[in-house]
Amino acid sequence: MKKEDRILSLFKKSGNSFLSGEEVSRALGISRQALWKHIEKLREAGYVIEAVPHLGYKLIQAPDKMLSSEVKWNLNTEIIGSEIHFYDSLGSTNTVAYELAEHGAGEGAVVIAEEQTKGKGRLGRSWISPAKGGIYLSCVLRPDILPNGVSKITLVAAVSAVKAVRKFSGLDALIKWPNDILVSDRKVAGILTELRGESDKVDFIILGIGINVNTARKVLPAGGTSLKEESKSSTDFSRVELVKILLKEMESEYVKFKKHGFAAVRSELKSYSCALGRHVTINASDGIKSSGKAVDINENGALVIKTEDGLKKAFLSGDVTLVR
Ligand code: BT5
Repeated sequence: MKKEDRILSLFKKSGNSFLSGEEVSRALGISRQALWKHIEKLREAGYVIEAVPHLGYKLIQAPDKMLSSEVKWNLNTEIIGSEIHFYDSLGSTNTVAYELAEHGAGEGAVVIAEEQTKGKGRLGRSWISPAKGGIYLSCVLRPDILPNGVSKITLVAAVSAVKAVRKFSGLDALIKWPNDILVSDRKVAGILTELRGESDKVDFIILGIGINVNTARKVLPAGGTSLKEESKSSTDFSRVELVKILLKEMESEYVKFKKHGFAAVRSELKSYSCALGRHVTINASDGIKSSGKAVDINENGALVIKTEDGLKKAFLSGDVTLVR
């Protein structure tokens, strides 16, 4: 562990009370002067640290930056976040996670960026990812499933994301099948799953999640919103705190899925769906549109609609528009 991380860990253990310089230098096996240099480094990284003669140092505020020490602190997950790679700016976290996976990154490896310059949506669309506005992360998964089961991973991730957003913000977030998280029918988060595999085997899946946390609505496309906008908060939310909740939720839903299959996640998924019971139009990947009432998300993760002539149709992928 880096010296700065060890100092932060001591601060956190102390319940944010004063730590004497002597105590910390002894614990780290360094001189008081060397300690001062590390404290300065932390300040440069955005930590506000008070120094009072005879009392020592006190951590006043941590920056809302995706620093490894902040995200890893008390994370306690076993799979998700097994390794975490942080970047200030990236094209797309999915692209970097894909490259890491190609070079053997293990299950649960996560890539997080402060901003993305080429954030990806599905089908070549883009994801607006301004600096400090949101969470942009991708995770390497290596589940033992067939390639046609990958859409279930998107749904498992949607359940994790909706639960994390609810827990963190208290907002009534819902899932718009298959990959959108909405608050008051506006999109706060999206999921993009990419896959490398052969017809009968998945090598790895890259699960990308983007959440608009503090982003102003005016920089988002029509229909987009953020947690800050929806909660009418005047202060920014801590993205570090949300990312930790998200990683923990991802872990618990993914473990459930691996142990007990999709059935274990399906009823929760349905309970958070904003499409079920509503009239929807679905634009399937072949470009054909169908309309009807959304009546189920079946055991394969497909959205089932009942058309006006009473026919039931199941879709494994597509874009849904809520009509009424
Ligand atoms: C998605 O695609 O919703 C998937 C978004 C996944 C983003 C994450 S961020 C981390 C990881 N790395 C990446 O490069 N991507 C993933 P889709 O359902 O196709 O929605 C894309 C559409 O949503 C766009 O065409 C816009 O209309 C809209 N959109 C773009 N940016 C948005 C944003 N920040 N908030 C809300 N809507 C947005």
